[in-house]
Amino acid sequence: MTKPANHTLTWLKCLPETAPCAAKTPMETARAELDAAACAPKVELALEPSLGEGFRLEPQGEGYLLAGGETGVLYGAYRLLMACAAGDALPLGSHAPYYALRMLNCWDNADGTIERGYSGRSLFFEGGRFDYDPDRMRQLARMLASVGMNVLCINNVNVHENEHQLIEEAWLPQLAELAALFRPYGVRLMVSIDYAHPLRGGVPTADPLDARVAQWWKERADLVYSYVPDLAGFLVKADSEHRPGPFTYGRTHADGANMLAKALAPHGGTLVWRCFVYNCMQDWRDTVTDRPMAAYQHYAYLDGQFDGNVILQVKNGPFDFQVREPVSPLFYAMPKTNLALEVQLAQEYTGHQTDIYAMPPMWKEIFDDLPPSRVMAMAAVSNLGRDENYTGHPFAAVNLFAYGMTAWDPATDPAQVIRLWCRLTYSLPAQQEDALHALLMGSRRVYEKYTAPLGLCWMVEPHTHYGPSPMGYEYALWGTYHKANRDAVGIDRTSRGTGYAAQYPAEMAARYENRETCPELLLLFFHRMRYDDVMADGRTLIQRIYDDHFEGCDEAEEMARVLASLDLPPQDAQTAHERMVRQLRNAREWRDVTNTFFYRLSGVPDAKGRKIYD
Ligand code: GCV
Repeated sequence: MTKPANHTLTWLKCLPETAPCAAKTPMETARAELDAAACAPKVELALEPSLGEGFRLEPQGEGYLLAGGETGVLYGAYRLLMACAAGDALPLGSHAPYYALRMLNCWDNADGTIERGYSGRSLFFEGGRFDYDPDRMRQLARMLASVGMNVLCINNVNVHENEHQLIEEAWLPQLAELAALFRPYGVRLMVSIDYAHPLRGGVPTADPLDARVAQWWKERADLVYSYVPDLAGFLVKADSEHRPGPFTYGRTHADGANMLAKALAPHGGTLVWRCFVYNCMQDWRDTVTDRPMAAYQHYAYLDGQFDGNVILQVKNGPFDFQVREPVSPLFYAMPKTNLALEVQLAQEYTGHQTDIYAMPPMWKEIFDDLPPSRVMAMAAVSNLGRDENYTGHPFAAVNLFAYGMTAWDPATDPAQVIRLWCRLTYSLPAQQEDALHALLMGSRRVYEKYTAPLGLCWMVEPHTHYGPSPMGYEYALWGTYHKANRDAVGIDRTSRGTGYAAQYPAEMAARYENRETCPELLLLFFHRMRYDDVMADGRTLIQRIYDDHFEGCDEAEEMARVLASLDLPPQDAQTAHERMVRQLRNAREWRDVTNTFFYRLSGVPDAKGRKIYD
C-alpha cells in the first residue's frame, strides 16, 4: 500500500514523532515513551497488578514513581507526558478509568470503504482484504491508548460478504498479526459478526435455541480465540436495517445474545449487542408506530435476562445520532442489565467532518440527564480514515481525543478537554488559543441553529445526510416524520399523542409532558406546536425558527473570520479553510431552505424583515 508522506499527529505532537515499535507489553511501551520524550522528568515504573488499568503517580527522590497494572502504567505515562507538554500540573495521586470498556467502533468494510466515513478510506482494509501500514497502526494504537481507549472494533456492524472471513481460517492469521500491533498499547481488538453466519457454515438454521447453532458458535469462538487469545469479543447488529437476527425464529434478543455470549464466556470475551432495532419499513400513513419508542419496546421487558458477559449497546438518543435528542429511555428501564452508551464521532448528521462540530458539550448534556452509573461501558463510532490527518477535518480530532478522556472519566469538563486538545495540537499564542477554544465550544450550537429547529430532526438530504431537505424523510419508510402543515409542526409524543414520554421515569416524563417544563431545545421533539404558539421569551415559534436560522448562519460566518485569524500549521490551515467554505455554503443553504419551507407553509413573514425567499 502507498504510505502517506507524513502522518499528521494531532495531539500526539506532544510525544516523540515515532511510536515505539520494539515494545512487547504496555509496560515496555510506557518505558520507551518516557525515555524518548525530551520533556519527561525522571520516572521509575512499578508494576502493581492490583491497580489493573489504574495508576498512581507520586514524587520519589528527584523524580517520580509511576505504579500501576500493565496498562495502568501506560495510561499514567501518557497522562504525565501530556501534562508536561501542556504545562499542566502532573497527575499526582491515584487514577482509574470509570468504565472498564472504552470502545471505538469502526464501520470499515473489507472493500476499503467506510460506512458514514468522512476521512478517506479504511485504515485496515482495501480491495476485499487486509491492507494496512504497520507504522500507522502503531500510531493509531498510541492515539487510542493516550486517551485511555482499550477496545477497537475494526469492521462495520453491517457485515458484508468479505468480512465473514474475519472469523474464518483464511483471515485469522492476519487478524492475529493486527492484534499483535495493538497489544503493546493495551488495545484489544473486537470484530463485528453476522448473526446468521452459521447458515454459511452448513448449519440449516440460525435459531439461537437450536443446539447445532450454539455448537457452531462455540467451535467458532474456540477457533478465533486460538488465534487471538485476548480478543475483546463480538459486536452484533441483529434484526436491524435488514440484518438477520433471532426474530426470524420467533426468539428474543436475550435468546440470541446469550447463546453467543456462552460461546465467548470460556475465553473471557464480551458479547456486545446493539439495541438499534426499529421498523425501517414503516408506512408513513401509520400514525400509531413512533420510531423513538422502538428500542424500549424491544428490550425493556428483557431486563435481567441477559448473561453476565453481555452488554447491550444503546445509542445516546432514541432516534439515530441527531443533533439534539433526549437521552434514550432505555437507560432508565434496564437496571439489571449491562448497558453501554454509544455515541457517534463520525459526523453523519452533524456536518460530515466538513462543518465544525465539537461534541463534548453535547456529551455533557447527556451525562447531566443520565447518571454515569446507569451505564458500564462506552462506545463511539469512529471518525477515522486513511486521510493523512486521520479525521478529515483537523478539528474533528478533538472529538476522538475528548471521547477517550470522557470514557475514562465521564465527569470530564468539556471546556477543559477541548482546551487541552487545542494546546497539545497547536502552539498558538494565548489569544488565538482562546479564540479557537471558543469557536469549538460553540460549534455544536451554531450547527444546531442553522439546521432543523428545536429537536425536530431528520430534515436532512436522504441517504447522504448532509444538507437540508425538509420533506426528504416525510413520506419515507424510516419512521422519521415532522408532519409540518400550514398551522403546526412536530409529533405529539406526550400522553395525548404517541405516549413516548411515558417511557421515562415519572419525574422526567412529567418534565417532558408539559410544554412549560420541557427543555426549550427539545420542544419540537416532544410536542406538536402551532407556529403562533408563544415561547418562554415571548417570541412565536415561527419567529424563533427564523431567528435561529439567521443567527446560526451569521455565527458560522463569524467562525470563518475567527478561523482566518489563526496561525495554524499550513496543512491544517488549508484543509480547515477549504472546509469552511463548504460549511458556509451549507449553512446558507440550510437557512434559506428551512426558512422558505416554513414561510411557504405558514405565510407568516419574518418580523425583522430579513430576506426569506418565496
Ligand atoms: C452502520 C444509521 C446509519 C447507518 C448505520 C446505522 C447503525 O442508520 O445511517 O449507516 O449502519 O445507523 O447504526 O447501525
